[in-house]
Amino acid sequence: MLRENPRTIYLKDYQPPEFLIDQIRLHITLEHDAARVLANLSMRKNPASVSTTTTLRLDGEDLEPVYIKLDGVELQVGEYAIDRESLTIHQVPDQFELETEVLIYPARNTALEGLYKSGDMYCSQCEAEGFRKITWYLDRPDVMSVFTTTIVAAKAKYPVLLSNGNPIESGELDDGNHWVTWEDPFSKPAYLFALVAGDLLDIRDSYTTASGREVDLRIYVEPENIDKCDHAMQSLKHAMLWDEQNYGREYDLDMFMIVAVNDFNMGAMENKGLNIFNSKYVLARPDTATDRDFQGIEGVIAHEYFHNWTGNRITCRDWFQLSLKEGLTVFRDQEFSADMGSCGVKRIEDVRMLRSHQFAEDAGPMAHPVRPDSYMEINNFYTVTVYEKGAEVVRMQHHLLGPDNYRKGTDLYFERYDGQAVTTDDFVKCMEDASGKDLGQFRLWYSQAGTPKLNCSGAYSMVDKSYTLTIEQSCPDTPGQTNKQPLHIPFAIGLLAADGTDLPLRLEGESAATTISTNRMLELKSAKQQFRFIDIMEQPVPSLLRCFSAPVKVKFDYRDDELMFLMAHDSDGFNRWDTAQRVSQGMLINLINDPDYSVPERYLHACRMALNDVASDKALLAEILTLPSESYLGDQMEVVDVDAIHRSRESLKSQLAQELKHDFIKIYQVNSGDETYDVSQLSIAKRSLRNLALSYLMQLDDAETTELCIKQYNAGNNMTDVIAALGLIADSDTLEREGLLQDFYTRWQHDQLVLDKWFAVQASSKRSDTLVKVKQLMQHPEFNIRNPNRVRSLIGVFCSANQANFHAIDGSGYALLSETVLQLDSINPQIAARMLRLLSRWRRFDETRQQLMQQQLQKIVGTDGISKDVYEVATKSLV
Ligand code: 7MF
Ligand code: ZN
Repeated sequence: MLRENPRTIYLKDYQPPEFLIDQIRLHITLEHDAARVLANLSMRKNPASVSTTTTLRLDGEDLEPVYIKLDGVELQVGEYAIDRESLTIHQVPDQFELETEVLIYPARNTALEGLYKSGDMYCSQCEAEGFRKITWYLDRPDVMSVFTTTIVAAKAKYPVLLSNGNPIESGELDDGNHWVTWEDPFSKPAYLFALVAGDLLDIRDSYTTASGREVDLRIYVEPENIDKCDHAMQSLKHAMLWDEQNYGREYDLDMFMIVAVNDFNMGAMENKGLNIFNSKYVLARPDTATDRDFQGIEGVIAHEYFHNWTGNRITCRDWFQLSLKEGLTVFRDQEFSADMGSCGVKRIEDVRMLRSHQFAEDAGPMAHPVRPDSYMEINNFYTVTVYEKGAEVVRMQHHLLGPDNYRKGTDLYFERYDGQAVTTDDFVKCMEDASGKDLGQFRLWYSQAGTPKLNCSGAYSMVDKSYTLTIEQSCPDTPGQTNKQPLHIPFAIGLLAADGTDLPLRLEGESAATTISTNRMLELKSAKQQFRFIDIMEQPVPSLLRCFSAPVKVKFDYRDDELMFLMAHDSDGFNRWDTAQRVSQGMLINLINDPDYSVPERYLHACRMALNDVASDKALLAEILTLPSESYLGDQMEVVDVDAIHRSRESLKSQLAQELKHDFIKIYQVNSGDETYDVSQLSIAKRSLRNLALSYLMQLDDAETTELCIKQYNAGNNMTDVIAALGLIADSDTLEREGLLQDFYTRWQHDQLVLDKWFAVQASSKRSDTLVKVKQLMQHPEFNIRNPNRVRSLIGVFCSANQANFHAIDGSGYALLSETVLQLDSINPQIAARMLRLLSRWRRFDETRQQLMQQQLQKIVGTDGISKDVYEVATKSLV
């Protein structure tokens, strides 16, 4: 039970701020265990507000007051009131200076929100509402102010003192302290404030913008990590250039700083001029980081950098508009990564993630629109729906407008709203104004939750040589929303001829003069629509939702031979992968129904052809041969059958391994032998294909392969190969298992990020003793419940990437999770609430598991003193 009743905040209640803050001068002294925060606010009534109030209410939490002065005069008891969340001053004039001093205790701040300590370093995290834990303020994104920040600290312990903007003055004091004053010329909301103090080293580089501004680039890390920053710096420079070339956006300060910290709740944060990163998304060396880690760093560095325009220069009016900056910035970072690497594979990865996480969220009790209409705790709304579906909604506008009009739209957006706090609707209006296209119906994508379903069917008429595609759209009810309206959906399609080529597509009524393409972007707008293609000389096979042009589910009754045909010939790489997933899924369902089912010869033949085709795209092939995850398969079933899914997936893997053994061995050999490591696209593709082959071969459980795997572990000159081998060994019953895990630990115990991998490979092991092992590892001296990365790598991985063990029928996995959530809640509510979401989908399971999961949720709701974060997730999950 909660300490107080949590309030629900509604979008419909939005009011402009009653007061504005033109300037804030902060003077922060880092003392022995406290930080003394002096804030000077230049405030005035907001002319845009209709309110006539003379009472000022400022946000503030966990602040120890020292004094409050209004226009230089200290306020007396009775002139103000302080409660758990705010400071109220009963009478203020139209314009005034407010000075407050408070003490805060960063070393005790385990929630990692506000100002806190990570090891010996001070750092901050203010999004969404962390600034109120530093000083009293109007902590809302539509209050923008110019920040000047002076930091004072012991020079010996904290030689580096950083904040937003440019350093304008510094000096030394006689007591061993030194100080630096930073000035950020851009007006910004408080959530973009940042402060760092520590004994850090940095690498420096520079970047000259298109208009000739020379920008000083710095990455600050703890001294032992200084040799792991190069990739992050390269990624930053690539991102800066890409944003100039693709969006016409240049950087606007003389300095851009990145700091890596070990204790961080999320991926990273876009604070103006001073991005703070989870060290996982900065530090990389070939022997410590995998290909995936390298790509993750490139993507996250770009994401945070891109926020400088989409988020900072133009920010959100209120937190309901979060997707304005996040959806758009994710779309931008996705396109950037696609351009840097393998564009087809990037799309597959993004869609795989959308389908497995966002579709699940959209179908569960926490479903909400891209622009939610209410929340209790805003931190719970940094969701895959706001981010990933939000990115798809921007991508669809790109599809509907085409690249040129989309660019006109973003140009207009930057011109019209620079320096302002705006809404998702303002963004769409720019797209409309720049293109002349009506996006009235399209706006429903922001307000309507749930994943639309498209029921498609096709009919060929030999007589009039036409093909008619019929599409019916529907969208399921979600909590608080019924009777959904039809959406405006960009639906890319092609029609394949029997020889595997794409047919030219002309719609009925189109003049013969229009140029006809083989790829059409149809626009769906009503519940049921028909498209009649003419001059189609043979019965075609349709390729639907090419490139995954909209975040929807498509149903079409393909025959098996049509699926095989599409898998082999579709010119759309994404759809070849998607069809392969459908085929695997079909085989897995057959295996669930009949354990003696064997893989059809024509499927094996297609695999052999692909594996032996030297010209094939290796990266795409690796994706195609990767079976859908157990959790994704569960999502496709009426009731998730945990054990049957696990059994049939393992059995399919074994069958494929047996049947294709020689092909996999060959693939393994052909793609080996690169002595020097690099992160080029081709090398990454080779490693992923080779490690996929190894994972199939290890399914055979023979001495030869085990030896091969151990050899790879020992010889690997890069973490990608080493951890792939170790993961397979951790899944096995090999005698060498314990020894190799111990070896890895001994070798890497000094490196926290590598140690996270050591915890993760054990937590994801498919062995049946994994839960016991995870419990033991929670007692390991290197396990630390206060470090979010460590919690995620052990408990997070076990509960989200190990379906069969987490959902053990005795409920032991659920009990482990709920105990962890409760323990974690008093330390770090944000992380506790994120972990708890893993229980929210209890309705999808069988009766027994439903009961067990519900029990744990009820236990949590009934516990005294739980946080608002956990309370919201638990109660909404139980509804
Ligand atoms: C790439 O969005 C994609 C998403 C908020 C914190 C980073 O820049 C951010 C911050 C959360 C969840 C995901 C991401 C971020 C946050 C993220 C990071 C990199 N404004 Br919460
Ligand atoms: Zn972001």
